[in-house]
Amino acid sequence: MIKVHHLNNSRSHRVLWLLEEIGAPYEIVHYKRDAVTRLAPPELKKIHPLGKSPVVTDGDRVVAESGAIIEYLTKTHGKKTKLWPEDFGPHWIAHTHWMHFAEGSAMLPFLMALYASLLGENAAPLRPRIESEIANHLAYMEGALAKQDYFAGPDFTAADIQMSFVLEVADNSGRLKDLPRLAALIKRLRDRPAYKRAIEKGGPLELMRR
Ligand SMILES: N[C@@H](CCC(=O)N[C@@H](CS)C(=O)NCC(=O)O)C(=O)O
Repeated sequence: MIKVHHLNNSRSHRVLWLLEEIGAPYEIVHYKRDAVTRLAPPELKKIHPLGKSPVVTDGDRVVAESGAIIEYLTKTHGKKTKLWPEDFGPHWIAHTHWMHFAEGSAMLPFLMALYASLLGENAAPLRPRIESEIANHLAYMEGALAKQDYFAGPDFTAADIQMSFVLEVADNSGRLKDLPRLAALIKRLRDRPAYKRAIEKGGPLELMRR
């Protein structure tokens, strides 16, 4: 049985959503962030040494890191879906790119913005660079949707699920106001029944402003 080690208000929502899209049976093990530090509880380290969420266990297998989890689950339990474009097919490279771009590039300046906000005025010299990096990434993402409805092409894929957390964080900080294609995409994604079921089961996605 697939077990999703789910931290409230976190990237783990993507994994619940993916499993709802696939229709695979799974169990949720809930973990709650510390009210002050917002860190995960120490019990998560018993599942994976990083102590972060999402983590998925499937029998003896332990899979950490959202992109790896999404690839693992789609390839093992979601073969009947069209969520993963075929290797070497027309949407393969774009799909691979966005699967990696989400955590490898797009989230970095958002994390820096979060840490800068904790530092207050001491982080003032860093802010212009952080904001220009966020704007650069978001403009690139907006441009990618000029001729297609989804990141990897005309169809909804696992890359949209992986990229959704970037959109959630950007929207939560009011940064999608002048980016109509990204704003329309996050609305379409949130309207998907599987997205809504993941929220019902995992709880609302209430993120920190950054
Ligand atoms: N790049 C990792 C990031 C994992 C991560 O940082 N998860 C956050 C939740 S969104 C977490 O567990 N934070 C709690 C903590 O660091 O203690 C992934 O995509 O899985």
